[in-house]
Amino acid sequence: MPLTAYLPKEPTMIRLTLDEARTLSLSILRHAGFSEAQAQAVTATVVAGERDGCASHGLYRVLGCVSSLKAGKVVADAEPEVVDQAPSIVRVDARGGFSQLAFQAGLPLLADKARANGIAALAINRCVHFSALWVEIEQLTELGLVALACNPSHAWVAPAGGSKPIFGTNPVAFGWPRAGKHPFIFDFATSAIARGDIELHRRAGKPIPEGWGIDASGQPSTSAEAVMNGAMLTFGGHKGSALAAMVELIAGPLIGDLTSAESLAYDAGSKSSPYHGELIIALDPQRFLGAAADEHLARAEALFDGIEGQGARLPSQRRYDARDRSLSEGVQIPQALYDDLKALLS
Ligand code: NDP
Ligand code: PYC
Repeated sequence: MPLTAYLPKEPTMIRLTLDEARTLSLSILRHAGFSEAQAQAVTATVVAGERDGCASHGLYRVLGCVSSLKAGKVVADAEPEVVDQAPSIVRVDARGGFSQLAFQAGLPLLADKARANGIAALAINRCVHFSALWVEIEQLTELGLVALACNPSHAWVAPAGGSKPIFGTNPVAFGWPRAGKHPFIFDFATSAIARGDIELHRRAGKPIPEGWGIDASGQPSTSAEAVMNGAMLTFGGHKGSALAAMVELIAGPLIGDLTSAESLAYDAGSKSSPYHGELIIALDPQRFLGAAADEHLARAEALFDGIEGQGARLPSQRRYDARDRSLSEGVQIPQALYDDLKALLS
């Protein structure tokens, strides 16, 4: 038998225009019983994920929306409630719906407060959360604001030096607006990789790289399935571990919401999307700097030039390139995923 016979096959791909991707997601979410507002808010983020080459937070997430609804872990027609908590704090109660609609509801007041005070925070509570954070960060940079966001998830990740999951994959995202250019944005899980990527490897029958996780007996593993049943690892050892703990604290107890361990306990084995809170902080350079804003923002450009000038790339550049391609060519998803999605319409 040739060696290649043992290698996982490349999946057959199917091409969709962005409109087709949007229609597919919307029709599945409506058919499942989600309100128009929830369906539209989720569709905007999963189509953006697919468009920007972030398949781990793209159309495949629609499967999780429907299974979370069937498990009774998301409120299909939740209407977020915006609360003016303090001069610099907005709170949005998602009332058990998805984080995307809650973010949309809180964004205008967050921006107003950031402009008035220089800094403001949005605490989203009681939301079902599965989205990539750059989608939200971009909406803040478009308003000329600097932004930071983070949230816990389910306890899937072991602390550095340990072997039992306690942290979520706990993403941290940051954005810096740039006049006439794409914003500087990074957005990463504090685990070595997002869990969605491990799930996509499992679906494709592919091994995962070493360093992403350990099996249930604590041994390093390249099996996606074994790592999903064992523990994921943090990026950067103790450094990622400390950042993951920080996210648990500031987007958990500080905002009166669940930690990743509590979210997983609430899930009770249903394998639904995590249920917890999110913290978003917005800063207004104009308020910090007044008349000197342009001068200092120009100095920031020198930093970016210094990075790119030596051949390094800025985070999100791959994403922006993928966006340009998708806008003209559409996106490609595995046929198996397309079939699983279409099956939700019957
Ligand atoms: P990646 O490791 O794929 O990427 C992390 C960041 O690093 C991106 O901004 C990426 O930009 C940038 N980057 C990658 N390679 C380079 C490079 N060579 N030079 C400069 N920058 C680089 O992301 P993760 O797997 O950690 O996370 C993926 C997504 O998962 C995130 O959007 C995150 O929000 C989401 N997530 C959501 C969770 C939730 O609870 N809702 C939980 C965990 C993750 P680029 O994209 O351009 O490559
Ligand atoms: O990919 O780790 C992940 C994730 C968790 C919740 C949403 N995405």
